[in-house]
Amino acid sequence: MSSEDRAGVPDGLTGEGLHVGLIHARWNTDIIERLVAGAERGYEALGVDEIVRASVPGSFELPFAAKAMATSGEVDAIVVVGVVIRGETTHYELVSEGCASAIQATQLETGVPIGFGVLTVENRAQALDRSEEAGGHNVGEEAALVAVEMCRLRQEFEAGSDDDSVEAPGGSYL
Ligand code: RBF
Repeated sequence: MSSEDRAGVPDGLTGEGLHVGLIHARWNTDIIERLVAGAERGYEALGVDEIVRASVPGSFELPFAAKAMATSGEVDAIVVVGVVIRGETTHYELVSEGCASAIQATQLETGVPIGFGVLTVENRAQALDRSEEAGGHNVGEEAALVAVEMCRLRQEFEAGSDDDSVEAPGGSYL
């Protein structure tokens, strides 16, 4: 995937004043560390106020921890980080699909956006390619930017907005 295929960041996006969560699993620790560093980079680039941290054994536990953190009232947005490598686990589908669908359900139920920084890949080479240093491709970093963007989108709708970009055709519905 080229960088042109990725989402990019809206102009003026800021994390100022936000308390954000960062939860990581501990399987494939070396790659987890690279993704966590990426998520921190993303959050810090946007100037978030505080990062609340937690760790869990495996990616299957990420949704439980995310729900606990989301309902605590302590954070405005969360990033979850994990690594599931198909070639190294017989449980690939169970762990990756269980995690992804439960994370989606959790953000919809709680209203706290959750950036999905979980790598589900074929092998370690792909995992390394998606967890690069600053300036490269890093799924943890992307997830942090997404979490903050979705938090701001939610805040805009909650506040009601004059912004044309959230107006329905024919007029604002807020
Ligand atoms: N957790 C991960 O985060 N990544 C993995 O690749 C992974 N592979 C697993 C393979 C097997 C066979 C099992 C039993 C667990 C695996 N887990 C993995 C751990 C899983 O997310 C969870 O921590 C455990 O199943 C305990 O609930």
